[in-house]
Amino acid sequence: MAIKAFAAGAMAALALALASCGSQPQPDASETAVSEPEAPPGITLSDARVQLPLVSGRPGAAYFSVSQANGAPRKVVGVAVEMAARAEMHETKGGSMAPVSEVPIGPGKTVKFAPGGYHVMLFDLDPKLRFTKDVELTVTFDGGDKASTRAPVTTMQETMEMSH
Ligand SMILES: [Cu+2]
Repeated sequence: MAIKAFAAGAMAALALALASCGSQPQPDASETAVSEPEAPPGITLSDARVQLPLVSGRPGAAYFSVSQANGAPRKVVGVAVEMAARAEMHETKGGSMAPVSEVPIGPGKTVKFAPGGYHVMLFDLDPKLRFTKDVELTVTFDGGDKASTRAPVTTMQETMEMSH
């Protein structure tokens, strides 16, 4: 299905991005000058974070909020996270979860990917993720538009502290 094709495309793009990062020094690259890719008009990503699994080898998770200010209703059709080979959108419903291929948003709406609802499962994590401060999280919309943000990498323990 479309999701598979997207994932392959995203991985290829990620591989390219990593390759270019390693081979080309970027004079302007600094903590404050993170390149925020061309988000579609009116779309804002916020509160992104990646959660490491408690036990390594298990899937991780990614959470974020996406807001649409105006325009025709959009859909989130995919999420990719740097250092995760595969990311799936899931929805938790009645105690179990299932993959979803699209998540509708709309003008004036904010949709949260958070524990207990929509979330992103991350598979085949790069072991170095554990020692990484933040990674790029990229959201793909219907029509192919993408928006990216930095997602801090958190542990389960930090998450529990945050929820106080
Ligand atoms: Cu899940």
